[in-house]
Amino acid sequence: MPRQPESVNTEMSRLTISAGSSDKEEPKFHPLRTEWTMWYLDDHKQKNWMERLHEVHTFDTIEVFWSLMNAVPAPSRLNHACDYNVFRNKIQPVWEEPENKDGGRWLIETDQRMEADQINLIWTEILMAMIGEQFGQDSDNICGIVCNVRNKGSKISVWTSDADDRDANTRIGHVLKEKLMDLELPDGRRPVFSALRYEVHEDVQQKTSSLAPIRSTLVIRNSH
Ligand code: MGP
Repeated sequence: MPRQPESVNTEMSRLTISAGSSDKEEPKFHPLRTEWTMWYLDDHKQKNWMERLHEVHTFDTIEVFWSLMNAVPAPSRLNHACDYNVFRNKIQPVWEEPENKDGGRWLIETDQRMEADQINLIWTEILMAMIGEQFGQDSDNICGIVCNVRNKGSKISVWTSDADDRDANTRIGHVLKEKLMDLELPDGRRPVFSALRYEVHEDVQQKTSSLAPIRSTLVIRNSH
């Protein structure tokens, strides 16, 4: 059952994250290559969009990442209209940010609405691939990952910095596809995705409705 709007928003505002061990032992932290910040978009739709965006926590070690993952509700527990974002090096998760303004996103498309366990698995696995820098030479082109929790069907996308860099975006798309193809739920089901579509942020901003067509530069279909 979805939570009441206030309960999830209040829970997000009261989070405390720590990854300490016992006093006697020095904790051994495994550093990430860069720092990452998690952001939360609340569902107060009457407010200005920017005012709905809250910085949750910045982490630069595996241990703090997992403490954060254990402290926050899974995407499927958020109210509709909320977002999670995890972005590199204090890049704000907005189109207007210099690192994002010429970029775009790889959007994971599905034929059917993703179920809770599918969205949670895809979110966690692609997030881990991103902070683990599994996109090789193109890792620095990746700004962050977004999960839009929506009544009409939730969305997960990976934002990249340069929509014109077709080679880098294509390579990133193929790594994403491989990661998605490998995923399996505990009961053996595989997360369904029909295609990955690269959308330019500039086009997304200009569309006038959800159904408005946008120019998409690259599409990778799931042939299985
Ligand atoms: P959305 O959350 O990306 O898509 O943008 P949603 O809710 O699935 O809706 P649809 O249009 O894809 O069907 C919804 C709205 O949030 C946008 O139209 C903007 O008004 C606002 N918004 C979203 N983003 C990512 C930004 C942003 O980066 N900057 C600003 N200023 N507004 C944004």
